[in-house]
Amino acid sequence: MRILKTVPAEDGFFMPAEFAPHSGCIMIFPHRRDSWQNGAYAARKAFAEVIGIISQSEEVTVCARFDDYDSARGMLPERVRVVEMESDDSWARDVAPTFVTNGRELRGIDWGFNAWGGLEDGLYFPWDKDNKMARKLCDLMRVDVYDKRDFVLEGGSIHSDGEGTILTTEACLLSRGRNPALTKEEIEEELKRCLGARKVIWLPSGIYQDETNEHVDNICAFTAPAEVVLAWTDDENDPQYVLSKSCLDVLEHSTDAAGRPIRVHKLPLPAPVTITAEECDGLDDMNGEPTRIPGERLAASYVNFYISNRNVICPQFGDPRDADALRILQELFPDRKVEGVYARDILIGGGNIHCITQQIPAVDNGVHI
Ligand code: KQY
Repeated sequence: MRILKTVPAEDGFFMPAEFAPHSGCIMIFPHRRDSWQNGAYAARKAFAEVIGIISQSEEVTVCARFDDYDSARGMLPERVRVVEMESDDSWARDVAPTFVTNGRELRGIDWGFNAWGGLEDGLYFPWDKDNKMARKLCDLMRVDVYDKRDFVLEGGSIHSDGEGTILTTEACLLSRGRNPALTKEEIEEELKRCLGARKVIWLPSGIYQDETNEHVDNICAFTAPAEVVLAWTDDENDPQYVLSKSCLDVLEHSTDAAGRPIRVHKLPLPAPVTITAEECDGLDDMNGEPTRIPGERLAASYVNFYISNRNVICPQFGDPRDADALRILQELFPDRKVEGVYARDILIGGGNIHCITQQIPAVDNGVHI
């Protein structure tokens, strides 16, 4: 594996859209007891359900710590590969490589990872095992890796349409815990150079209470070139309303890199999801402090879905709007079967189905992970 210091865009590489074909998907077996209640048992079952669906149409690789390898191997289908790899937590979207391609060759980008804000407002310390995963995964896959550890970024904070347009949020990428020495213009330039893009659409905000500083993948996602879903509420008294409305205003006045207006499909939000006292009791403290408090609102959103080769896997919350979300997505993805997975036990960790996955784009060089 070569560690590259060159610029992906100058090498002819770009980030494909998630709806383009995949050769595989990377995930991490959950283990962190202050993120996932009751020793992560319920989270493991929910992850396994997601893995079961994705692995029907993609090669899934699951990273498990030494102590968890046997549990992972025992819970997951034989067709899924389990590899031993240390991690601090289980958000493959944010710690696995972002993959770029020139159509024939795949390469990974190894961004700096600092647990969503480092010592400023990060969510745990240390994070060095997570920060090393992207490079290790590229080594495992025999793909060259771009060394971008000088630039802090998580995969959940970007979406690509594969045709030159990137979606991101100001709340996250301009947060003080990531790249405080860079201006917005410099960050935008870095995104274009690394992801082979020509245009960055900056949404102001994400989902209320999203502890990643409001990753884009919880509020807005491409469903096709120039088409997005946006997490939406009509309740003007909900603090989410102004956040979603600010994004809608930007999207309605934006064109993509090809000059097309963006078509926005509103995806309703579930009623506010709050964590119970019993769930909090099942979480370990972090440095003597609870990581969640009973009644705390969690950043629930149906937009946090994963697009696999044959399915769209969408979080479900036991809310009457669950079925509406599935119906809307099915209309937008007529060539895939939309599947719901009850995801409250993933959400308790702070993210959802998109956050626990990282797709590997297909390239036609015959190399598989
Ligand atoms: O949403 C994500 N991409 C990650 C969430 C991390 C939460 C850590 N408690």
